[in-house]
Amino acid sequence: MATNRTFTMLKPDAVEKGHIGAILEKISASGFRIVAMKLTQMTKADAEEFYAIHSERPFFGELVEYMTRGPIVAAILEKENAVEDFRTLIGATNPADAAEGTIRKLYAASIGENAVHGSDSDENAAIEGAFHFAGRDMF
Ligand code: RTP
Ligand code: MG
Repeated sequence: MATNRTFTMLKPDAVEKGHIGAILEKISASGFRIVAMKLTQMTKADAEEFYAIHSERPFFGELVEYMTRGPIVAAILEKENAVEDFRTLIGATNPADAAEGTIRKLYAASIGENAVHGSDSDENAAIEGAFHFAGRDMF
């Protein structure tokens, strides 16, 4: 299986609750290598662009409000089968449906505030990583 990259954000709720260390420990223990990482805060324009695919959904306004209300940890991660394996590690969008032991089961409060993002394809991982990081900040 090829080594590839995914993009993640530890969302404002995870940062507010002090879960950065625990989540990064789980990511690291699951075999992901950190390629790039920073604490940052998205502007309204950033969040509207990042989640543009959801712009017609009824929750879009809440999503933008949530994702901009405080700092996030943005990171690019590398591993064999990174995109799919990271989606497995984070669990279902709704923590009520997430498998035991997944990051969302452990740390997410609701479908709207679900602690962590994971890219859904190799193509989107590359787009999302480049949205947050310049080439010189990837290692
Ligand atoms: P993400 O993109 O953040 O990794 O999450 P996902 O693929 O599991 O879910 P997606 O369908 O892409 O939704 C993006 C984010 O929008 C919020 N959401 N709220 N209130 C709702 O019904 C609802 N549905 C989705 C969540 O923060 C979700 O992660
Ligand atoms: Mg998604």
